[in-house]
Amino acid sequence: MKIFDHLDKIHAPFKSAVITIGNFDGVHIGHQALFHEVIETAETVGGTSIAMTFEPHPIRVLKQNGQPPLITLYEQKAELIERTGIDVLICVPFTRAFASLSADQFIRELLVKKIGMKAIVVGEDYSFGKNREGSIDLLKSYGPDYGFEVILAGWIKMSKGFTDRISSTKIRELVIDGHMTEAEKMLGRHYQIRGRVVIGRDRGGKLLGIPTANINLHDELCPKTGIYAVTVECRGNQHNGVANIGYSPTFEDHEFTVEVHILDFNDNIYGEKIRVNFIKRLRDEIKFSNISALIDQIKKDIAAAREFFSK
Ligand code: RBF
Ligand code: MG
Repeated sequence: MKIFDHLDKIHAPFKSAVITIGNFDGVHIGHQALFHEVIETAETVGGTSIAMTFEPHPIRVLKQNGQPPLITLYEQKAELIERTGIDVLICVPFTRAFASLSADQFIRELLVKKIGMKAIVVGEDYSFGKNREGSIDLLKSYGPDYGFEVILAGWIKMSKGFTDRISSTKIRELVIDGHMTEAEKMLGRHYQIRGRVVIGRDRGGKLLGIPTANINLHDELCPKTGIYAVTVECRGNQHNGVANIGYSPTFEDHEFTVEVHILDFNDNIYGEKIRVNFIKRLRDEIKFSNISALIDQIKKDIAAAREFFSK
């Protein structure tokens, strides 16, 4: 996949460009359906399959205090889009100036002239441009004059078996509520966070005998506090583990941490980047009256995770 991270880097229109446009936070199965439609259409015309996205996420730029945590940060989003088989990713640096482009300028100058759009694949509720004034109907009205086709991707097919429509908003709610299995169905994979291992309180290993890798989160969406069965990707290997997200209420400091105990693992991984996939929520965090009760419970969590992964 070729990535253009600035519009100035596109020097000539693409060959029979088939495009889909969106924020694609999460690259969920609805987004994946759009990409597959784009790829199939491009294949039938011998053209280029293109995904256009924006960075930073437009709500970060447009809303004063709206900072919704993201399901996928840019690096992971690009990786997931690449995996679908899309030829080109155009990542438009999102600014207020870009947001103020009229729907007309956006279609004419950018999509048609610069990119060479011959077809656009849209979901059923697609809107775009300044004040979201661009609609599917508007696109359709431009199509004949500018020589492009508007292809409606079917959400209905994708939504089979789901009571809720698949959306990034819905997935954020599921993750915030700790419903990892439901989130997984809509994502088509486990919810993952990535981060660098930082120095924690040095309490897990020394005081409890259960070392944990503490990771720093930035903009990513954090699952509900609690204990989870997880897999951990580290140095190219995958391990099973148990994660704790929360305030360790048994202790006085009540500091928020995301930490993971990796099963059968003893390497020093401070400073390294790891990925944690959330498989199943095991329980809520509890305040224990003494440390040995906490240790007993964590040992049970580890046993529960082992049991879970052995199946
Ligand atoms: N701390 C608590 O205060 N209550 C808990 O229920 C709790 N459960 C945990 C479960 C697991 C699997 C792990 C790894 C940690 C848990 N902790 C809990 C956090 C523990 O207090 C923390 O790892 C140490 O204090 C080291 O920072
Ligand atoms: Mg630790």
